[in-house]
Amino acid sequence: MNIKNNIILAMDLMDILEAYEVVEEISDYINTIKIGYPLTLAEGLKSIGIFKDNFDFNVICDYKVADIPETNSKIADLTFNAGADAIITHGFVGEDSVKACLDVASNYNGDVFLLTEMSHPGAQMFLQGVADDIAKMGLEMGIKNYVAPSTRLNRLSEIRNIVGKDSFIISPGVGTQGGDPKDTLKYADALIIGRSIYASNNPKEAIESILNSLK
Ligand code: O7M
Repeated sequence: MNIKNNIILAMDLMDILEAYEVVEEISDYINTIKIGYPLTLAEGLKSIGIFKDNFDFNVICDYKVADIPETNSKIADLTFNAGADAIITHGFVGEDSVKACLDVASNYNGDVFLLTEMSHPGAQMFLQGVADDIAKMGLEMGIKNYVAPSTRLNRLSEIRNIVGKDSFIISPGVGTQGGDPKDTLKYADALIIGRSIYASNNPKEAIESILNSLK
């Protein structure tokens, strides 16, 4: 995926008009948005089309799909059918569940991002212990796109080592959760940034300052 300025806006506002206003302010700087349950449950799958039709953005749906294969297929089908370019799936549910998402994605020419380790402190309780195996599974399955945390650079770097330089890693946790944009991009291909931009009093200045910090 071609991600302008290596920044993906995590749009977790729950009102589509508010979300639209923020995106309009910064649309010169980005071409990719990630929406998840907050906006989709509040406003519906039509949110995808709104960002595609009005901004021609790449839309990554962060539904952290984590069910049995049959249910994953249904979720992925609804998501791609609504216009998404990519879906994010959990890896801990195993190969068959992840493959279900890959199979549906290929029908739509869409992408799947495999979530390895998460960025929050609680991820160290259970997920961290299996994150390397999840990344290895992804590699064996031929997956090219991964999500790994900017809040623990040692872990991000380890996951990069596993998936290799040809894989594409997007990394959340930058800004509000403590991750540093420039350091993160030593290992990741793009940053996922939410509150530091959309919750700022001036989203345009916020993204400009992040971009300056990358120079
Ligand atoms: O910049 P923030 O903290 O406001 O937002 C970060 C976004 O990334 C938000 O949408 C989270 O749900 C998401 N996220 C994480 O913060 N940590 C993770 O480990 C994984 C994700 C994510 O995007 O998963 C795919």
